[in-house]
Amino acid sequence: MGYKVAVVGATGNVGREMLNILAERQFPVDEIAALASRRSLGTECSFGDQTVKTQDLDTFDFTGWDIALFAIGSGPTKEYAPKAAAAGCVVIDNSSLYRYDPDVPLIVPEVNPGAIHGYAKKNIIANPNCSTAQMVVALKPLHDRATIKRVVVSTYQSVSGSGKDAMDELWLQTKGMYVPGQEVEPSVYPKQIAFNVIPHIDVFLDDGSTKEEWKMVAETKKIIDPKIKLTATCVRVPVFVGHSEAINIEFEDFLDEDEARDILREAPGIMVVDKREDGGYVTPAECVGDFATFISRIRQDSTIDNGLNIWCVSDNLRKGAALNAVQIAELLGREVLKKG
Ligand code: 11C
Repeated sequence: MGYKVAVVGATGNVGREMLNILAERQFPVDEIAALASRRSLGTECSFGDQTVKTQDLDTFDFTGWDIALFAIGSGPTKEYAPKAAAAGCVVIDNSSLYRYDPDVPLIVPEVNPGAIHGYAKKNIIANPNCSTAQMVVALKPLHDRATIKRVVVSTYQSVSGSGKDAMDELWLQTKGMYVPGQEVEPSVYPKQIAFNVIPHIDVFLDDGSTKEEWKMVAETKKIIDPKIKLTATCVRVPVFVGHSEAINIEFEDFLDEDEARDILREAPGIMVVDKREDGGYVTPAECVGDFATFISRIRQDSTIDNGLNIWCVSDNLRKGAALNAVQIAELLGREVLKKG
């Protein structure tokens, strides 16, 4: 016997990946529902070999459904997630709405699987922001060995993190640079994204940081350890899929780069590609469609006592969103629901 699973926001970038990954990982699904807003009704979605017609989220009854993977914005999530949870369906939510709620666990299965049991307070589990998810997979095993004091991270985030319209904007703006009369003005982003980089993701906060940067701080503390100090600069780059991060870590204890490489090689969810030669590292173009978080450029930072630099790349629609949500569903099935 398997599960009745609903994917909410099934026609979006992340929703489509959720359906793909449920099928790829052979999650024990008895029945699948692809839910969308009224304007996407009738759209067909792929689920393995099957084609699934979208159903109206507004009128869908979650009673009798086991798990709902939500991939819609915080606004509609606020309306529909409590309905699903009240109907007895466990919500795994990809929006930021519940991430900082003390009664909702925020889970990356390789990092804090034990938090799963906290789901019962609200029947809701939160999925972290994409830039946090891949980073904490790398930080946790290093923290366990040498205790992280402080992290300085700079991100290079792909446009798929902003949705399909942003991917279109990059594509059309790039083409428009070569075709007179077809120039495309910025609309999703405040500045040109083609052949450019934009040091601004999500809204600005009073202290001059952005919400994306704040999320990386708050989520790392909740998932790994509130004592970790972290400062982030989040940057949008003209890449379609795959977020990259340059991460500088300061530890309490000395950690040799070779030992760090061995620890990361053994760590769940990580693939180390770290040859000190031309091309001996991973770039976002190579990580698309993969489940792993790739780590390269592991090296000592000799400007401080116990410092290490790493380069971290992952498919933001997968580990950063849909894959992590499906992994949470697998964990929930294994540890709590025990049906599959
Ligand atoms: C981006 N990280 O790349 C964002 C997308 O809080 O789930 C995901 C935002 C979130 O723009």
